[in-house]
Amino acid sequence: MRFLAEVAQAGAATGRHVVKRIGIIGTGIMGADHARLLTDAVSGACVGGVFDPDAERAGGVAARSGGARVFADPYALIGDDGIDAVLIASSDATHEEYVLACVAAGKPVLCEKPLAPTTEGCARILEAEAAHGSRLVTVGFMRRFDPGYTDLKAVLDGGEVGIPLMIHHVHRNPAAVPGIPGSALITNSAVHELDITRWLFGEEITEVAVHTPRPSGRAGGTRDPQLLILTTESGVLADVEIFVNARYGYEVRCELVAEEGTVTLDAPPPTSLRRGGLHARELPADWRPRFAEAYRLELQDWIDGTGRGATAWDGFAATYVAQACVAALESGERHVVGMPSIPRLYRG
Ligand code: ISE
Repeated sequence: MRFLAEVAQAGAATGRHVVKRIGIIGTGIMGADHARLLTDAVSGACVGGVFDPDAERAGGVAARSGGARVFADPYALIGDDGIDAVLIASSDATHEEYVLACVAAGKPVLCEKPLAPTTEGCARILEAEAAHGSRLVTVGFMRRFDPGYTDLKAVLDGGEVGIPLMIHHVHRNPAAVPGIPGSALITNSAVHELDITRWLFGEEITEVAVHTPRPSGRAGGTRDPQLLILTTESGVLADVEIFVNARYGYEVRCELVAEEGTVTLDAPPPTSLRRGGLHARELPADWRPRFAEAYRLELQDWIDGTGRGATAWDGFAATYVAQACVAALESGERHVVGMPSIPRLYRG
């Protein structure tokens, strides 16, 4: 995110407070949430323009974002001189074309996950960035900014619990669209654990297997839940329970097991209720309240140009491992991932 950092430096040099004008493509649930954060909770940015195929929806978000411009064409938004950087929150299948247009225009872009639904699409983005010569793309793997996960990583990196051996992940949603393909549990939900496992241990996932119990009767025929077993380069074993029709609420937690101890990431909030013989904590209905702070910190980092977010390579790698998991789900066999080597632009 050199470009955004340069805009900030130029502002500092002239003593002006530079506000970056962000163009948002896609104003559905996530796009509207990002617009709200950019307007109310992040400093140094404003929503400069929005595009959505549903013009009324775009207009509503623009009005709530201090009167941002509504574009009728996403490419006009990307190319507009009044837009400094672009946030993509449109449907997954459109990510690639918009990210490529941003890179061609030389504009920083934050793209919601997945970077692209196929490894071929992600590879085209890597090639475009390589041809551009510097990184412009950030992928919205917001858990990297969640205080729970950053604390866990700090404990691990600080050596307090010694060498990591295993990690148990639990990821539950209350309900999914009935009958979605079993692969969607991996590409849409467990892809977060694929990314966080690579990020936590700083190494690639080398082998994957996917096991399924009898499906939940509430899943409309989808193979739900699923248990992913991942092996990393150094031999850490990660298991991921992904259950998207868990009914009771949204929950993400994990436990890291290491040679000298364990670290548990439990479900916030810390406030709990004791009443009538019960000890209870309220669970969120979906990921937005659970990861509200992570989304805010991710956006602030992107605006500041600090560059802690996931790169296009991370987006490619997550999709690459997800596709190996889908192959393992379909074949019922263990798959070797065979990750290509990391391009020069993303080393170090
Ligand atoms: C959703 O698309 C997300 O990205 C959430 O973070 C994840 O927890 C959920 O399972 C997905 O459906």
